[in-house]
Amino acid sequence: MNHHCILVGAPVDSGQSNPGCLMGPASYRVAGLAETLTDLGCTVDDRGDVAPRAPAPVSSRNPAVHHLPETVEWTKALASAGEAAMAAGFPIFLGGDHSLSLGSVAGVAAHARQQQRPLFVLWLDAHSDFHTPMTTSSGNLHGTPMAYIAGLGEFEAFPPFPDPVPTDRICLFGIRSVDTDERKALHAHGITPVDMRELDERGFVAPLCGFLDQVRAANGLLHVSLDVDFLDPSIAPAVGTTVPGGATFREAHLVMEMLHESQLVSSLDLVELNPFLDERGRTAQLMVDLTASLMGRKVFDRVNRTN
Ligand code: HAR
Ligand code: MN
Ligand code: MN
Ligand code: MN
Repeated sequence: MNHHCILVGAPVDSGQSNPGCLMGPASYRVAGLAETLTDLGCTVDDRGDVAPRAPAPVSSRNPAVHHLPETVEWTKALASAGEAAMAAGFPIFLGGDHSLSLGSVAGVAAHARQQQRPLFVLWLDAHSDFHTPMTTSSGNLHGTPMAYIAGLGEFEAFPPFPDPVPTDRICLFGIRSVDTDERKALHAHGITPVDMRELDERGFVAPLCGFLDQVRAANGLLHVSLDVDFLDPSIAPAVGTTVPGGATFREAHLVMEMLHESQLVSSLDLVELNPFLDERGRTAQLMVDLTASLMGRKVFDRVNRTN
């Protein structure tokens, strides 16, 4: 795992309708993300916030879709920032709503193609985000990045995704809110999310280990996209789309600790934090602490139990 962290601020607010996500990068900085990483022995390069170009006048064939031009420009700007950051170290994308992953993962995928390494994606989320701009009824483009990354469906004004990620290299984890059209599309493309029901039955360790074994066997790169609503709303209130029944404090840290021990993760998104909805910064602080667990903060050293 590369311990040179590149912070890429992505104050994207165009992928949903609840204003506030644009304050996310500032909130992570105030919560001390860079200092926390430095204390862990990482080096940190905070590249500030990405600035997208002025949007071109494009419109969607689906009248529900809103802020398409802005989201397209964010996608392009974050794809180039992401590709450059991958070449320099371990990118951490500070969101911003989840539509930022249209761009961050595009940049990561371009780098993976260049390196001739297969890219795997771990999507820690209440939602599957598997709509396309044609199927979304909310029109919120933060509900679409997973389909874009998989190269599925029609994405109108968006640049074609570089080297789409095959569905067997995608793990949707913690899922508990899926729309009818998403369910149909997931089924049609052979994706079975690791939903909360499965995690209730099997626990978090076995399903995660199974996926990490696949990444290791393929010598893959692993992008992790952490949506605040993966977490239970009782510990992470600062998100516009709370869904009950999410990961607990310890379950979430366990995931991050196992990811650290695997040494497989090569890039990270922190998405959907809406600081306007937070309680004394506790959600921002938890996201920083989870990042610390991913980068190796632990109480005791122990033998590697994940491989
Ligand atoms: N599926 C719903 C929609 O498309 C809700 C999507 C919510 N997505 C996020 N990110 N909050 O996971 O509108
Ligand atoms: Mn999401
Ligand atoms: Mn979500
Ligand atoms: Mn480490």
